[in-house]
Parts: sequence; structure tokens; C-alpha cells
Amino acid sequence: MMNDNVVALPDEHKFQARIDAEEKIEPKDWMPEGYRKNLIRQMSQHAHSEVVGEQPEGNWITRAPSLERKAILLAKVQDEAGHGLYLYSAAETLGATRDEMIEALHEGKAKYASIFNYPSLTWADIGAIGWLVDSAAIVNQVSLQNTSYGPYARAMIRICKEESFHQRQGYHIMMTLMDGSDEQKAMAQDAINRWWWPAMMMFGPHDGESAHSAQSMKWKIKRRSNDDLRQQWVDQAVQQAHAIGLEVPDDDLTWNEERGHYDFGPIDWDEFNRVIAGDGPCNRQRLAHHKKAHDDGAWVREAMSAYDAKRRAKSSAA
Ligand code: FAQ
Repeated sequence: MMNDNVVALPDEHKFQARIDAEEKIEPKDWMPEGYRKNLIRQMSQHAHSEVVGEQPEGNWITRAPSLERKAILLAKVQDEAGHGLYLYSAAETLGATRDEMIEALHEGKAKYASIFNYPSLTWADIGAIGWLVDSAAIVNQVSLQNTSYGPYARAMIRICKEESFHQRQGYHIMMTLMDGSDEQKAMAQDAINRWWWPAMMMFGPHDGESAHSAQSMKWKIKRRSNDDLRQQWVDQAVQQAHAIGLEVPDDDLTWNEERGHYDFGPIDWDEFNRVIAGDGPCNRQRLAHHKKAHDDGAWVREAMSAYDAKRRAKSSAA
């Protein structure tokens, strides 16, 4: 007779063979503890980025220049909240609770994308965020549609569709400004001047400095390296900037015929490290706002769990 308690666990070699064969790993499958933890880290940080990323754009909803722009921005910001929801739900399938993930964010143990610690000072910043930040997010997320963890890959497919609309609305704002008055053109140029380098940093440290990349690539959590994705983004963003008459704020930017890519200047990693350590221009403001919104929403969570408990009691009595 078989003993139900004795389960032969597949070992890491079998797991790696499944990864190598491009099989998706699903929530109930055996997985190494390191794979689970690394995914919870990356996916929860990704979810936090989507949610905290609502703040710089939300800042302009009441000041959008027309009803149409306001409706579009409102829809975009709501989409970002939805992306957070898909990602938290996908991370929960790995055994992390929503409360644990939010607590890690509030305690500064979990990061969120460095870019959202910069202020959105003018309407052109909303164009720059949609164009540059969403396009950087898309370049990365398209590669993550093929990540090895099934729920993460599926969330990415849906998110990428929505991000494409976000990127277009941002570029459309920049196009409109560049078609406008001298002041509007100057506002658009000022926005790219301030958002270009933080957007470059979104892809993370250079490959040789990236702590997680080697293992994440082996497990196919990440499908392309930080530098590879950054280069793709630079190549497309430079052409988009030039097409509407914007200058890229990088004196070293040159087309390298041999490589078939743009060469670019050095990234200020001191600034990046300061920002991810909590000392960027808006880190404190972003976290304080998130904590307040979370506390203010406590009654909603309580009401929903009370409703759920009542519904369950009713259905088990029936
Ligand atoms: N910001 O070893 P690596 C969006 C950290 S979504 C902050 O290379 P990894 C949509 C990294 O966590 C944008 N921290 O790390 C939107 C690690 O620290 P840890 C978010 C960063 O994970 C648009 C350490 O540095 N997208 O924008 C950053 O292999 C508009 C060492 O780095 C995702 O999260 C950074 N930029 O590669 C929403 C995509 N870069 O965790 C609203 C999924 C690195 O050990 C409005 N994530 N760090 O404490 C990824 O692809 C990867 O996690 C990377 C980093 C590529 C971000």
C-alpha cells in the first residue's frame, strides 16, 4: 500500500530541466525555496511600483488641461492600480500574503521603482512619464511575458496591452506640446531633461553589478539582462525624441554604426543608490502618502471581510 505522506520531491535538476524545456511553473508545482523567494521579491516590488507610480500622475488629475486629457489620465492611473492588483494576486499564489507585502514596503524592506521618487512638476511631466517611463516598463514587461512562472507571465500579457495605450497617451502629450508655443516646447524639453536619466536607471544596475541577474536568468524569471533591455529602450526612445524635435540630454549620445546601437554616457549610480536607499527627492513623501491611504482604507478592508464572513456563514447554513 502506498503511504500518502511520502512524496518523492523532484530535485532541483528536474526543476531546472523543466525550466530549460520552457515549461511554465504553476503555483502547486514543486519549486526551490530560492525561486519562490526571488519571485516574491521581484513580483511584490513590481506591484508596489505600479501602485506608488500612481502618485506622480495622480498629482495632475485635477489640473489636466482639458476634460479629455483628464478622462484619459484618470483611466491610466486606474489601470496602474489594476496592474498592482494582478501582480499582488499573482504573488499571493506563492504563499505571500498581501499584508506581509504591504508591511515590507512600509518598513522599507521592499523596494519600488526608483523613478517614482522624482516629482512631477509640470503637465509636460505627465507626457514624459507616459512616454519614457511606460515605454521603459513595456520593454521590460514584454520580455517578462515569457517569464517561467505561469501566473506572472499571464499577468504580464494583460498589463502589456494596457501599457501600450499609456505610452501612446504620453507621447501624444509630448507631440502636442512640441507642436505648440515656444513656452510649451520649452516645457516639454525641460521634462525630458529631468526624466531621461531616471528612466535609464529603471533597468537597474549594469549586468556585471546586478545581484540577482545570473540566478534569475538561469531560472528564466528574467529573460533579458538589464543592459540589453536598457539598450533597446535607448535606441527606440532617441528616435522618438528626435522625430518631434526634442533633444536627448546626453552629450555622449552617438550612433555606433558597428554595433548598430546608440552609445550613451555614464549613468550616475551614486544618485541611483541614494534613491533606492530611501534618499531621493520624494521617497519620504511617497511612503507617507501610501501609509496614509492604506490606513484610511482600513474600514473598507474590514467591511469587505465582514461581508465575506457573513456571506460564507449564510452559504454554509443553506
Ligand atoms: N528601482 O540585481 P538587480 C512601471 C534593485 S512598472 C528600484 O539588477 P533585479 C509601470 C533591485 O530590486 C516599473 N530598485 O535586481 C508604471 C535589487 O534590490 P533588492 C517596475 C531597483 O530584480 C508606469 C538591487 O537593486 N517594473 O513603471 C531598480 O534582478 C507609469 C539589485 O538589482 C518592474 O518592477 C529600480 N529601477 O532587476 C506605473 C519590472 N533596479 O531587491 C505607473 C519587474 C534595481 O535585492 C506609472 N522587475 N533595483 O533589495 C524587474 O524586471 C527587475 O526587478 C529589475 C531589477 C530589472 C527592475
